[in-house]
Amino acid sequence: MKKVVSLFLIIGIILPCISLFVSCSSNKNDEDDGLIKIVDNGESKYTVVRPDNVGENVRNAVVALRTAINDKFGVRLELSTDYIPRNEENYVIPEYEILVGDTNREESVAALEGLTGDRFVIKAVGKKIIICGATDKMTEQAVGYFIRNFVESDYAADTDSFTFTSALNEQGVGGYSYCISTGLTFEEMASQVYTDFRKRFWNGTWVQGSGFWDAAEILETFIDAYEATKEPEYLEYVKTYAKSFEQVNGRNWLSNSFNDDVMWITIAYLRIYLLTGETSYYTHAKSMYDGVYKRAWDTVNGGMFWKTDNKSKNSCINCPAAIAASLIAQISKEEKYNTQAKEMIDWVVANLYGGDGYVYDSVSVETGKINNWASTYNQGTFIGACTLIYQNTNDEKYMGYADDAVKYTMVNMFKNGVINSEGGDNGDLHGFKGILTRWIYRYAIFKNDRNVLEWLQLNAATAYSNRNSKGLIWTTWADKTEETMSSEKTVFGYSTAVALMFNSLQWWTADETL
Ligand code: 7K2
Repeated sequence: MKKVVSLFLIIGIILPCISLFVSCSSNKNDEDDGLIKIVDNGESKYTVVRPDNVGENVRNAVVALRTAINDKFGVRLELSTDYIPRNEENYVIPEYEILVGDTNREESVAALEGLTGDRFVIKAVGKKIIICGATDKMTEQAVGYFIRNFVESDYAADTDSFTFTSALNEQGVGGYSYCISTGLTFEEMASQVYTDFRKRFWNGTWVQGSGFWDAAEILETFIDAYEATKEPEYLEYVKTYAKSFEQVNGRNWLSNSFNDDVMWITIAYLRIYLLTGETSYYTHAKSMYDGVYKRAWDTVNGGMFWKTDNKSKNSCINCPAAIAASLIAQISKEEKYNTQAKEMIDWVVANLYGGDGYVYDSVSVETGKINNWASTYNQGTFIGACTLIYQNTNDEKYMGYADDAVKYTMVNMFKNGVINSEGGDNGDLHGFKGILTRWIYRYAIFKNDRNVLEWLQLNAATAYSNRNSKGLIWTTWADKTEETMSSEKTVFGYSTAVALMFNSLQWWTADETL
């Protein structure tokens, strides 16, 4: 017994000595110790390599990776592509490479074999580190995972060396949770933007500077935050703000002559009911909807009037009213509300629609003159209404409208780029695009459409990178937010990025993607 114990002791003492000895002796010659030393004694021989011909996801990812390593360890990694010169017969592929994505190196090719869906792999082969996903998007996510879990974690506590063993072999599921350009998850970004917005504008019971329709829409933004995260604290803000809304604007919203204003707050209340099951929100909202419908629907020519003076019919009343009607139909199961919703959208399509997903603003009752300007909020509520009608009735026609309007908005209005409009001197416009994000996001969830999500996330990443030092984001998301808030800049305009953040989160869980 004694002998056995001492034998173990000897092995236990001697073996570490040997390995210590080996690693010490090979310090100058790291070829033999099997370790991959990305950073060794504060220096690096490594190059980050990406495919020569590759899209923005991977290009941005390699830059982020290189920057993260350089910043952490105080080194200067090279960046290159996998290009192999044709005429250089004796070209030798370098040994010290971090291979990102589907490069032409045999190690990348082998790692990619059998890699499907949303999976990615991070592994060591020889002196190389391979980081690649089944798609470019998943490669981007893999790089994000690598930065978070290795570069910026306790794994790299010693900033003089960054070392892996040959055992490195991590498989993961990427998804759309990580934002490569900010180095944060989209959830972290959302929580940060919401916190900074509240710090500046929330006084504990009310969003300072908000009035009626902007308050209703900022309330919807608070609802978005709760709906996306189910964070109990977020529900408290929703209920408190709603309660204050009644103190500020009363409970009989029909005293407001703008039919659209009543509809915005009605939608907010219906959504609160759907999330909480508290019937008072529903009964209140339903009676307001019924009141507006009664006074605003043109029983002769169809369409809802915008205001009680019945002078114009606008998309901004007809589409929101169709949303409210559809939500009431879902809750009450009363078919008449589906009928009303359909009639409103049919009227919009017949009178205020370009036929290709382009929604016009309004038509004057007197002159018949059409304002054919397309704005983000009308695009959004049209998409929202059509999606809901399809969900309620299975009528394909409405899904077709929604598909076209989504395509028009993303591909034609913004060329798949960042929305950077509606920041001018009309304060109503400042809040429009938050409404678009809400409804296009719900369309994307329903259709499981990742292109829409990518587009929203592109907007979210850009907006986030344009925060000012207080964390505020003005509604022109592609411009840096100024430090000083001029009086023309409304709280409504600062709220749209909050909506955007909560309307661009991955809606499925990691294992659902496998
Ligand atoms: O003219 C309408 C609409 O057609 C147009 O899109 C926008 C933008 O302006 C109004 S809608 C905005 C209203 C919302 N309710 C409260 C009102 O004070 C506000 O004008 O120009």
